[in-house]
Amino acid sequence: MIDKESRVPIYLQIEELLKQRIYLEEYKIGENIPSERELSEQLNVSRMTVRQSITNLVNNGLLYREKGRGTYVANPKLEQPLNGLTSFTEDMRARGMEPSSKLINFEKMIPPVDIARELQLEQDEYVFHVIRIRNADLKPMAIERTYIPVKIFPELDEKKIMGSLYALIEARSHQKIGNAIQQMEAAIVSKEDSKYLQISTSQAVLIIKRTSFLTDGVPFELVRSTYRADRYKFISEIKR
Ligand code: 16G
Repeated sequence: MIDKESRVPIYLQIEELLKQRIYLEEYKIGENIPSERELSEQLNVSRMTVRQSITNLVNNGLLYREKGRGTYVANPKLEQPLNGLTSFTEDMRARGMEPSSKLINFEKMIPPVDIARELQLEQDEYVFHVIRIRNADLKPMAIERTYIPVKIFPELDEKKIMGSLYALIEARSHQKIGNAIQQMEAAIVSKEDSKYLQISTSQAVLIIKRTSFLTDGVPFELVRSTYRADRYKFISEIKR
């Protein structure tokens, strides 16, 4: 099973083997895999090497560790298309999951100048600053920090924002959501967000910054969403 003469490093061979066992459902989603000690005996390799392979698979989101309990097979990452302007609520429902939010912050404020500029606001115009943890089936998937001009949505409050922002906007006859511009980058999670997302401080996140416009070209939100990189992958179709 493990070829010690091979030019392929042993830790990579172990990774491949574990991946195969997951693929063949020898190790099932949500179930414990054998301990490092058991695997090292089974494969006749050092425990250190087994640990390295497992750590790599944890970092790739295939496995997860639970303190004091062992290592488990993770759910496959959620595939998020990048070509439609959809909301978190729509995305989760489309996958048969139940979206929910935890409100961390809701305040009315004069935004920093760069935010005001991007939202095309004058110096004295207010925004709502909203921070929400977005859950799917009660598990944290992302944290969203959103600025919404008060003049666009004066009646927004702490209760309304617990539901879908896009559904609220589209329920009003005079406004329709048009388009958005997005940027994506990778980062290591901040200490604050690691708590919100329930991940360790060394883990990777994907950050998407989105500015969204109504059909008349007026910006209605500026959002910075931080996604768990172990729960998400983004896909897009590209044509030539
Ligand atoms: C998505 C959007 C975010 C929007 C939110 C509305 C990205 C990167 N972000 O998370 O900009 O504010 O959906 O969701 O996709 P809601 O309608 O469920 O409140």
